[in-house]
Amino acid sequence: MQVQLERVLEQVLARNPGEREFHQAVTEVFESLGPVLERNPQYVDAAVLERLCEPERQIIFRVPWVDDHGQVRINRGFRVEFNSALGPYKGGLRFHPSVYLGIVKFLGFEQVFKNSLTGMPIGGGKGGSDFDPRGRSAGEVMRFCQSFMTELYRHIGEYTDVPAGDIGVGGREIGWLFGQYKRITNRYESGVITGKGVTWGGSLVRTEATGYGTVLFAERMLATRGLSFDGMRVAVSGSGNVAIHAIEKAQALGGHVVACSDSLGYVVDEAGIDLEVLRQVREVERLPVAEYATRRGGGAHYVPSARVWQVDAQVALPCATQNELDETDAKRLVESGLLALAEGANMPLTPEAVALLQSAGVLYAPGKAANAGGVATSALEMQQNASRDAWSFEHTEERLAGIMARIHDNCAETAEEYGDPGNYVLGANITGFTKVADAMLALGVV
Ligand code: NDP
Ligand code: 2IT
Repeated sequence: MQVQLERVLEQVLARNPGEREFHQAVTEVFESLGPVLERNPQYVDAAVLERLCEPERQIIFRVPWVDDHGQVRINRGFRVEFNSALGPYKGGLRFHPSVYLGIVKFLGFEQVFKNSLTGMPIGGGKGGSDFDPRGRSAGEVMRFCQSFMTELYRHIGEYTDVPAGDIGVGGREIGWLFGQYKRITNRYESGVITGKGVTWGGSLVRTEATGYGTVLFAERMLATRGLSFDGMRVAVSGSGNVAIHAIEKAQALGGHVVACSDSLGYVVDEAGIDLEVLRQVREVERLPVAEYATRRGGGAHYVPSARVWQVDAQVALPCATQNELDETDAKRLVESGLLALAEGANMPLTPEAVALLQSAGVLYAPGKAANAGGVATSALEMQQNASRDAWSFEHTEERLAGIMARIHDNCAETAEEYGDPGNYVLGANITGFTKVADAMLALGVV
């Protein structure tokens, strides 16, 4: 079976040259699948692996817009509709200058397994643009969103493909994207996009869901060793949507969060991160995280051009971007007493860093399991839109907590069933894969 996997992997790498992150994501999943194929030769006969790695549809388009000085600008837009065996394509949009097809495909591929793990009826997709929102006025970002949707609108729909946010796309951008969709189509189709404002079709808890869910997953994982967040020293990377809500939930559970970061550097605050100040700086004023240290005065300090993993921590929550924690960082964290790491971001660890944590016996939760609370709550938003209902915060958070607990337990049980207890990578990949593969078999060669 190993030979089969290697043959398909070789094909995938050759057919998608230069897409480094996509190669990384596929390789990581394939490394878990040997024993599943042994038990289920029907997957091999039906070429499930080959089909899974070939997106159902890939859309690349020009996004022209005019900046505040009247200059015409051109960006590239993407939507990769990866797999719809379990439901409409579902996944976020990322606006960041590093975005190219390989990033969108890695994210779309991960999304297929993540969405399967949620237990909700959603397929996988991802999109975005190499547009850089940094330093752009609100007017420029709005015109960009409108131009982006002017092409994207013809590809999406409640039953077809349902985008949401990701890096660089938050509630503000979802509003402008949905506004343009509504204007072009003349339809108030709430279910076409998620992450909407709560007064116009959004769901309570969606904003918080990814960060909260990551911490809830970590909490359950810690509990398998009789541990909890209470009194734990926590380091978080990033200071965007996922990071801020991970900090909030970790603190609510008694964790002592001492550090967070952005792409320019990190801040350490031994008294514990003051969320009110962090939110004011990052969400309201949209300033770099360095400003947090300035406002906190003597208590906090800022370290420019360095990774937050220099800070000692018992629990690490990477919530920024892919490959932001490498083998050297992992080694240092283990030496500093790391007990657990849960990925709020997508693929934030290099493969070498993952291997190091696993061999050191650190509890490790891969993003496709740990950060699935965001997209799961998007599916709850779709449910509310379909029934023209709006649930309370408490009810929705309870649903999220139930989903995270189930994902954790399913991954843990599968890992045990396959003879490697505590290996959440194996558990997540096999559980996510099996459900999609079975649906693909049932739907025939399509
Ligand atoms: P935001 O745009 O809100 O925040 C991103 C944060 O990460 C910022 O602090 C940003 O710093 C930092 N960052 C971005 N790119 C880099 C980089 N190349 N190097 C270092 N730091 C970087 O995004 P989200 O919080 O929504 O997303 C964070 C991660 O979580 C991503 O991996 C995303 O795919 C993942 N995720 C998001 C979900 C969601 O619901 N939003 C759901 C599941 C996963 P700066 O401002 O300086 O760029
Ligand atoms: O990576 C992710 O799961 C997201 N950015 C959220 C996707 C969604 O559709 O809510």
